[in-house]
Amino acid sequence: MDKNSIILFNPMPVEHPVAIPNKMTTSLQVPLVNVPLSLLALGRMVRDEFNVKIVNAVVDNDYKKNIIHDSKNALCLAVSSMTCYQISDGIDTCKAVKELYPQLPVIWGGYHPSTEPLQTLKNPYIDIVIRGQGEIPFKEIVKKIRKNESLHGIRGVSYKEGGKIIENPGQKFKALDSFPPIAYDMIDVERHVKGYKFANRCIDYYSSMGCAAGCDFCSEPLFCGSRWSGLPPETVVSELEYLAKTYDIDTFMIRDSDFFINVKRVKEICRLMIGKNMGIRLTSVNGRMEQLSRMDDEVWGLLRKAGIHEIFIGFESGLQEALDAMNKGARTSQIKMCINKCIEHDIDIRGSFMVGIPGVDAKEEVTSTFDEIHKIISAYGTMGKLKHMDILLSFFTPYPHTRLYEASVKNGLKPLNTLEEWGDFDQFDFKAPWFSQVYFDITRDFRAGMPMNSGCGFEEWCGFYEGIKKRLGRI
Ligand code: B12
Ligand code: SF4
Repeated sequence: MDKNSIILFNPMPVEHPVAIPNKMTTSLQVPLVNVPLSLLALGRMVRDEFNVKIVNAVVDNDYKKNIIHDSKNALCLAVSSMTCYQISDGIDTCKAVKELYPQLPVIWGGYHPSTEPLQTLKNPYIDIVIRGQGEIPFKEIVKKIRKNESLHGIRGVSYKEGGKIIENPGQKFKALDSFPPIAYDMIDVERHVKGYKFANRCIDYYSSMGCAAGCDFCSEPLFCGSRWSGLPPETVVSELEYLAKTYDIDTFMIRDSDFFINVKRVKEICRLMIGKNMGIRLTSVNGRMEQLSRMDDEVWGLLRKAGIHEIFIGFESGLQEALDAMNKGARTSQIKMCINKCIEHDIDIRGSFMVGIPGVDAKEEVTSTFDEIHKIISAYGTMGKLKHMDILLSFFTPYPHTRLYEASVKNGLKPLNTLEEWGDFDQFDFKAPWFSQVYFDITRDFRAGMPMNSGCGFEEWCGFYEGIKKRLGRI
């Protein structure tokens, strides 16, 4: 390491003890090993001029020791963080580094610092925060640091100077194709290759950034201002082709927030993939149910042919009132429409639901959501195709400055006033003060009993669900 070296760090997303040995997170279905796309997105901007070292806690043993060692002569340490345990792990690491090298500039970016920049900067081990897309501001910052110049005027940047916190104006959302391509050769790809359902060799990829919707529980609208930008179809397909050949990849886990927003683009990507007969699969491809339920059969027909084998939809709730309370802009009837389309076109479904929305009647919410999930399990179960569906069921979790965070505080959530408090906040199974223990417990039991978590067959599931319904009736 030398003064031209930049350390980019992705801390551990979970502390949960089961998650680590299983290499799974959240519902225990979601792989924890992921390509650190955020860091690759930054690294591509500076790799020509700087020596970039990427550290991903999930795959790098001794990551803390190595970061401390490499910090000795580095130009800066840059940390990416969502609102989760990454904050705590990030703080611990930065503290250890700053105790030895107090002059080393520490930069934070990602969803949490972007939505809570001031609280983040109040932490004594963090000097600079980038709000929103990192590419351009990060490049400008490291050049300024190298020349020992002020960060004054760099858009999207908040920083400490002379004992004060300074917030520069925000930046505009930039088109994704204005940046150089993501360079996977900055990491040891082999250590990020995972198995997933039908995949033997799967890695992560993203073709777009942002989301045009405005769900009130989600950080995305705050982060990207409801803007969206996608790479041109030719670029997407040629990048996938290159990665598949170079790293012998059979499946890509697509990390877009809203892949299907531009149907013309989706069609073109599919046509190009079909034309090239690439033999690769795309999984976990994220779409909004209101869009997918309206998408015509011509497009649905292309998806599977092109290799889209699994679609990921945030259904969120079986109760219309809950969907409205979260400003989802969707109808519960669209859940069935999407499921039918997926079944018809032989595309696996991964759907996520949550309960515990503030201001919504818990009994109605839980009952309707369980019913909706049961309908999905039944649709697949009666065909003997349970392996083609996956349901993630979680508890509503408040994120900084979202409308539902404010509603949560009104409903009894103790406000989170520091970065440390956000780091300690349980993202795994958040027990909201307004969501009573009986509904919390029954939701956990229901989730554990779902076929994808318990391994049970359809008939056994139906018996189990009858029991859950009786129990719900008694509450
Ligand atoms: C992959 C992913 C994961 C992976 C891990 C990713 C990782 N970093 O290790 C896994 C599956 C583990 C994961 C977990 C969770 N995730 Co997640 N995840 C994503 C996803 C789909 C893609 C992230 C990505 O790589 N994007 C591509 C890169 C290029 O974009 P980016 O990360 O935004 O990076 C850009 C900027 O943010 C910025 N930037 C990022 N880091 C840094 C660092 C520095 C120093 C700088 C300067 C800039 C910078 O610059 C980058 C380039 O512009 C996003 C949604 C999305 N489409 O982004 C959700 C998302 C980030 N996840 C989210 C959430 C909520 C979670 C969970 C907390 C959910 C939960 N309760 O279980 C969990 C974490 C804890 C747990 N229980 O597992 C939210 C974040 C909300 C928030 N306030 O933090 C998102 C936005 C989804 C959503 N819409 O709600 N996630
Ligand atoms: S559609 Fe998904 S990514 Fe977009 S705002 Fe809603 S929850 Fe967030």
